[in-house]
Amino acid sequence: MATFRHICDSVAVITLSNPPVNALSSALIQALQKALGEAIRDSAVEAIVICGDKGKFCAGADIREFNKPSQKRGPHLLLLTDLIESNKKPVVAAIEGVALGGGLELALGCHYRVAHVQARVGLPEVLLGILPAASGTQRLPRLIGIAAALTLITTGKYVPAREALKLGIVDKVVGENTVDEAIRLAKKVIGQPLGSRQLSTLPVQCPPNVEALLAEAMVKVKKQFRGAQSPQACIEAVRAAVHLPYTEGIKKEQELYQFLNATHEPRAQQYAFFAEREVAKWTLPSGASWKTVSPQPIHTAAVIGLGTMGRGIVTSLAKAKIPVVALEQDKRQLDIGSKAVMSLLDREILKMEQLGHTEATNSLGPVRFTLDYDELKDVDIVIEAVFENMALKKDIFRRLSVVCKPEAFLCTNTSGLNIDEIASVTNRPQMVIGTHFFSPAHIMKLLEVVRGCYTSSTTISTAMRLAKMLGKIGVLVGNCPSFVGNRLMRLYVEQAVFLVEEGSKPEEIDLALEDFGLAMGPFRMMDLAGLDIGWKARTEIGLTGPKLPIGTPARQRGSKRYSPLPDILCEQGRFGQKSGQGWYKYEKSGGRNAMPDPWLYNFLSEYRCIHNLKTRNITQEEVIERCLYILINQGFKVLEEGIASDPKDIDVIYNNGYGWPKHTGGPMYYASLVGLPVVLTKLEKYYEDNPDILDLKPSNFLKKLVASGTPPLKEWRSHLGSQSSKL
Ligand code: T1G
Ligand code: NAD
Repeated sequence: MATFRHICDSVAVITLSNPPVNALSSALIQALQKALGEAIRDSAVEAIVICGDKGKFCAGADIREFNKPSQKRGPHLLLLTDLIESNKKPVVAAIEGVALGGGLELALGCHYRVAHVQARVGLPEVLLGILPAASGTQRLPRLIGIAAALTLITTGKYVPAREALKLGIVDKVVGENTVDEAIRLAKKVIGQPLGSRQLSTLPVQCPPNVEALLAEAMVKVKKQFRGAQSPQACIEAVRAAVHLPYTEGIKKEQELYQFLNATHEPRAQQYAFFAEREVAKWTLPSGASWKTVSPQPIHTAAVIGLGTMGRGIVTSLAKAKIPVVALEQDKRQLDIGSKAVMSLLDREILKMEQLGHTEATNSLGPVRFTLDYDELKDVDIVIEAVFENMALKKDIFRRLSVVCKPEAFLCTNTSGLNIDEIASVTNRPQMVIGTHFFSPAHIMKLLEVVRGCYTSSTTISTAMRLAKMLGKIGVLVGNCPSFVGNRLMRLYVEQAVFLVEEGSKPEEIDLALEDFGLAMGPFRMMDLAGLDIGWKARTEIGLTGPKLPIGTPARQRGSKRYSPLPDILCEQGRFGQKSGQGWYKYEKSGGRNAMPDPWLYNFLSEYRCIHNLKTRNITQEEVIERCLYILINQGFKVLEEGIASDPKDIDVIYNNGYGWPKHTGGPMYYASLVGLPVVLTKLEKYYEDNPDILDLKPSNFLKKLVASGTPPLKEWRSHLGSQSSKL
C-alpha cells in the first residue's frame, strides 16, 4: 500500500502500491491519506512527490470495489485531492504508465505533473457507465478549457504524454527517470506561491460560444452513444463547471454520479470491462488452460489474399511489429493489394506522427509482397484470407502443408466454413485454427478464435496470444456453421427482413434498433457490407438461383420461412452502397448517405400483393423484441451446444464485433436485465404467431434456467451439462 519515505533535501516521496495497476482501493486511499498527513505535518518535509510502484502511476478507482456499500469504502478520493491542493507544500505527480480516472484526478489535485513519454492519461469513467467523481469534471475544464475537456470526458479517450503536454494536462514530459525529474521540480518550486497551481481556484476559460459548444457535444453523444446516459451526464457536469463555483460544481458532479449509479448502466459496463479480460482465461474440458499451456513464439507471419480482410490483417501484424509476407494470386491483384496495404500503413504512420512519435516508420514490422509460395517456408504462422470458397481454401491449405515448416501454424479467416474440413486436407490438422477477424481488420478489436476438433491446446494458446499481440480481444469458440457471431447475426437480419414483409419499412427497423443503441441498423449494415455477398453464398448452397429445386415455394425452404426479398434486390442489381442502391438509395455508387427509396415502397407493395401478405402496423417494441430475442435465443442454443462456454463470451463478441451497445452489457447480459421469464414468454408468443420461424422456438437451456428459478448470469454456466462443451 502507499509507502512514505524521506529522501534527502526535504522531498517526501509517496509511492502508490497496489498491483497490478495501483488501483485506488479503499485501503490504498486510506494509506495515501495517512502518508500525506504525515508528510504535511513533518516539518522536515518541504515538498512531496506522488508516484506509482512498478512504472504505473494509477489506473483509477478499484472497479472491483464498486459494488461495495459506500459506508464500507473509507475516505473519498475527492477529499484527498482537495487536501493535496490546499496544503502549503508543493506536490508533484510523477506519472509513469497510466494516470486514468481517479489516477488522473489525483494528479490534477497535485500542483505539478511530470509524465514519462510513454505514459497515457485520461478519464475513462464514461466507459464504465459513470462520470469522473473525484473532481475530474470540475478541475480538467479549468486546466485545459471546455472543448478539450468535453472531448476527453465524454469519450474516455486515453491521451499519450506528448499530446497531454500540448493540451496542458502535464507540465513536462521526460524520456527517463520520471520520479527523479519530479523530485528536481519539487525542490525547485519550494517556497514559490501555489495559487496559480490550485486548479479548483481558477476560473474556467469560456469561449463566447460555450453554450453552442455544450449543445453540439450533446447532439454528438446522443448520436454516438444512443440510449446511454453517462455521456450526457458528463456534459451536464462540465456545464456545471462553466456556470457554478467549484464547490457547487462538485455537488452537481456528485449528484449526477449518484443518478448514474442508480441506473443499470454502471453494472452493465463494468461487467463488459471484466468480461473482456476474462475471455483471455480460456479452459478446455480436458483441463488444459491459459495457465497450463504455453504459446509458441511468433516472430514472422504470412497472409494469403490481400482483399478487404487480408490488407487489414497485414496492417494489424505490421502494427504489432511482426514481419509479414503478403501473398496474392496474380500480379494484378498483388499490385492492387500492395497499394492498398501501403496506403493503410501510411495512414498508421501519420496517426503515430500526429501523436508525437518521432520514429513512426520504424515502429511498423516490414511487409514483403510476393506471388511465390516458397517465401512462406520459414514463417511461424500463416493467415489465409482468400474468397469464401471451400474448394479454394482446401487447395491453399494442401499447398501450405507442403511449403511451410512443420512447426508453422495454419489459420483461416473464413467467416463460417467448417474448420475441420479445411484441417483435414493438411499434414498437421492439430495446428489448424480459425482466426476470424472483423472488418476493418486493423481497427476492429475482436478476434473469434475457432477451435476445430483436431486443434491442439498449443495452437489455441498461440492464436490467443496472437490476439493479444495484435491488441485484440480473442474469444475462443467452437466450430459450427458461421461460428458464434455470424450465426446469431444471420437470424437477427433475417427477422428484420421478415418484418419488412409483414409491413415495416427498412428505415423504421433501423431507427428502432439504432435507438436501442446498435451502431447500425440491419438494413444499413446489409447495404454497407454488400447484398451480393449473402446472395452468392445462398446461390452456392442452393437456397436461390439455378440449384433451387423447381417447385420450391418462394417463401419457404424445407419447413422454415424464407424471404426471397434480398435475392430479388440483387437480381435487380441492387447490391447496396457499392451499386448506389439496395434497401436504400445513395447519391452515387459507393455513396454513403442512405436515403429512403420510393422505388422500394412500390416494389414492396407489389411483392406483398403477389404473395398475398397483409400488412399490419408493427410497433418499435415488436421490432426490438423479435430481432433481439431471436438473437438471444440462439445465444442460449450456442451455450447449450457448447459452442461458447460462457454467456460473457457471446457478450464480448457482440460488444466488440457487432456494435452492440455496451451500456446494456451485451445480448446475454441484456436478457438477464429484461428477465429470462419475460424473454421466454415473448419468444413463446412470437413463435406461436409465427410457427414457420423455427428459430423463435425457445431454447431448452433458456427454459431450463427459467425452470430453475432464473439464476444470475454468472451461474448459468453451472447449469450446462459438462459433456456439452465443443471446446
Ligand atoms: N480497478 C480494478 N482492476 C483493474 C483496474 C481498475 N481500475 N484497471 C485494470 N484492472 C485489472 C484488470 O481487470 C486486470 O485484472 C489487470 O488489472 C490488468 O489489466 C473516482 C470512479 C490500466 C490501461 O477505467 O484501462 O477512477 O484480469 O488486462 O492491457 O472518478 O486495465 O489481470 O485479473 O487491462 O495493461 C477508471 C481501466 C476507474 C481504467 C491496463 N479507470 N483500466 O491495461 O492490462 S473509475 C479505468 C484500463 C474511477 C473516479 C472513478 C486498463 C489499463 P486481471 P489489463 P493492460
Ligand atoms: P475479398 O474478395 O475482398 O478478397 C479475397 C482476396 O483473395 C482477393 O484479393 C483475391 O485476389 C485473393 N485470392 C483469391 N484466390 C487466391 C489465391 N489462390 N491465392 C492468393 N490470393 C487469392 O474477400 P474478403 O472480404 O477479404 O474475404 C476474405 C475471407 O475473409 C473470406 O473467407 C471471408 O469470408 C472472410 N471474412 C470476410 C469479412 C468481410 O467483412 N469482408 C469479415 C470476416 C471474414
